[in-house]
Order: sequence, then structure tokens, then C-alpha cells
Amino acid sequence: MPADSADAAQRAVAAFRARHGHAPEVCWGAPGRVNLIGEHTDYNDGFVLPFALPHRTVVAASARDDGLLNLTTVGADGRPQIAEPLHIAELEPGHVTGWAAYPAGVAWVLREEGVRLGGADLVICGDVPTGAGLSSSAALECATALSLLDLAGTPLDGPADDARPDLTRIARWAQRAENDFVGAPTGVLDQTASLCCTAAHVLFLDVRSGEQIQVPFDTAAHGLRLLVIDTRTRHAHSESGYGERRRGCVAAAEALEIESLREVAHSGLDVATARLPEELRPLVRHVVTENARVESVVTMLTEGRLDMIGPLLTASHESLRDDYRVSSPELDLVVESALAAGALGARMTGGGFGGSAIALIRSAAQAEVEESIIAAFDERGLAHPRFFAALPSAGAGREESSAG
Ligand code: GAF
Repeated sequence: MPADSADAAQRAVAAFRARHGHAPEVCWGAPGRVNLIGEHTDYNDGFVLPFALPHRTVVAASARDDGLLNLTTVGADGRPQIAEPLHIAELEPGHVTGWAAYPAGVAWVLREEGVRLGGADLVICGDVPTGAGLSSSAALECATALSLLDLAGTPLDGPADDARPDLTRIARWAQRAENDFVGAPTGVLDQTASLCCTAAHVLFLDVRSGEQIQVPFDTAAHGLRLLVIDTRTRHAHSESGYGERRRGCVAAAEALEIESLREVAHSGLDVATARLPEELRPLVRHVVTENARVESVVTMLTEGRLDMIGPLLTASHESLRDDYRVSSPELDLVVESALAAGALGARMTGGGFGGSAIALIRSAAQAEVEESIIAAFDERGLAHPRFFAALPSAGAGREESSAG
């Protein structure tokens, strides 16, 4: 699966010229992400540990002065899809559907936040796999937010100060676009990863305090690779299932009379779950044990023991499968067959109900692990998944091709 950010930027600039007849004024890119561990913990104020993929969404943009937002997206086949022109002043949640809702939602949030947007032409290009649980939506939201802020004259380079919104704030705006405009009740993991991750590191984010620590993650130094396996499945109940789990966590926190499940200490798990109705107990068990696993992985990485984290990744998958119940038969099959072929650890990544899994493998074993997974899929008559080895890459930024 090729990922070349300069290429995506060049394609975006060329597509912008073809559509609007001149070079774009600005061009920003934002990556998809893999979450190494810390799943369904973000909206419980807990810990997450993502890294940015080399795959990026690029938004080439120029300002307009008539209040219109023109959105064009260019697919892998090079064919543009052009959305109906939108009036920024009239944007309201529920009025825009499909892919255009994401950039339109960002324009809506920025308008609500008082950012002066006189209108804009945006052309979107990229190679973040869509529907694969690798945060193509967040990549689109973040690249859009940075482009629109730049067009509005907001300072984005250099140290954060009063005039320059820090990346955490922009992540919250992008999350709000997804929650309130698109209508998906997601947490802030994906947007923070897309904006704040750095090359060669995983980002340890404490959602409650906002504290971020960049933790080195160099698989090659250990003779290892992080394999991403996109099952190319997405199950119909993914949206409703996500919201239902989230509501379950809120109900559990209310029953325990705490702000969020983050407040349940690992040592107090049994006491806390005993106070809950049966059906909420596994949700709490997952969140509390997952937070503890993230902390253990961070400790191991910090101590240079990357090769020891495998069992924690697998334990995370088992917890998501059995307690949180957000895995899928295809994700379980990937994990099972990767482990059978010698992977050190494997788990689903992202929201679940389909999408992608990851496996920590010895570099020399990549072909063997892939063959084992393919054989298992063949045996069940399932379409082959897509594979790529992922290196932690840079977060969002200005693309070089902005000069056009
Ligand atoms: C999705 C959501 F967008 C994130 O906020 C997070 O909750 C994740 O699922 C599960 O960890 O990617």
C-alpha cells in the first residue's frame, strides 16, 4: 500500500489547478493513525498510545470572498467528486451528508468559534484507507481545519501563544465537527493522533489531563515490524454499537457516582464492579484493565523492552473481544492466525466491528504471518485482507507543494 505524502500533495495541487484554474494558496496534510493500545478509553478520560501512519490526506485550498465553500475530493482513480456549493453562514448540523459533511463540519465549528471565513475552495486528495479503522475521517477533518485556519490568517507555525491555537485545541474542534455536525459520538484519540504524533514515536496521551509524552518506538532496532492488516470489512452495527458502548460507560460512571471510568483504580476494580448491574461490569473491566495495559506498555517502551509488549497487545484484543464485544469474526481470525504463525502479539485497532488489526512480528517472519492469515481467510471463503508494515510517521503539517 503506497504512501507518499509529497505525491498526495502534488496530486492535490494538480487537481486544484484543474478544477479552479490557478494554484492553491495553501496546502496542508494530516495522517491516519494506528492505535498501538488503549482502545475505547479516550471517551472514558483514560490513556491512549497511537502513532501516525505515513498515509495522509492533503487539502489544497484558496480563499473566496463570496461566503461559499466549494468541496472537491479526488479518489484513487483520479476522478473528482464535486459537492454542491455550500454557504458557510448557513451551515447547520444535519444539512450535509456523506464525505462533504466532514470538511463542512469543520467550517461550521470554526465559524462558531469566531474564525473569519470569507469562503474557500478546497480540493482533497490522499491515500488513507477509508472504512479501515485507520482514521481517514480525522485526517480529513484535521487537514481541513489547518487549511481553513491558515486561509483565515491564523498563525499556525512557530511556538503556541495567545494568537496561535495549540494543536490540542484544534483537535477538540475537529472532534466537535465529527460529534455535533456529522453525528458520530467519537472521542478525541484520532484527531489528537493526526495532529500531534511525531515520526518514530508513539504518543502517550492522558485524555483527562491532556498531558502528552512522545515515546520512542523503533521496531527495526529490535528486528521487529508492526504489521497492519486491513480486513476490508465494516459491519453494519459499527455506529450504533459504538454509541451503545459509550452510553454504557456513562451509565456505569453515574452508578458509581464518578466523573468518568478513569477514576476506577485497577486495585479497586472488583469493589467497583460489585456495585454495578451485571451487564455493565464487563465494560468497566475492559476500560480499567486497558488503561493499566497502556501504562505497562509505556513503561516497557521507556525501558527499551519493545520486544516484551506482545502479550499486552494480545490481552487487549481478548478484552475487546470478550468484555467490550467490539471485535468481529474477521478481526479474531487475523489475530488468531497471526499468533499461530509466531506473532509476538496481535490485536484489533480502532473502534472495531471490522476494520484493521495489528500484529507485532519478527521482521523475517512477515511473509509467513501474511501467508498464515491468507490461508485462514481462504479456508473460510473470505476476501483477502490488505497488509502493510507501518512506521510511525510525522503528524499534520504544511505540505511542500503549497507554492503550486
Ligand atoms: C474510534 C474513535 F473515533 C476514537 O475516538 C476511539 O474511541 C476509538 O474508536 C476506540 O479506541 O476510532
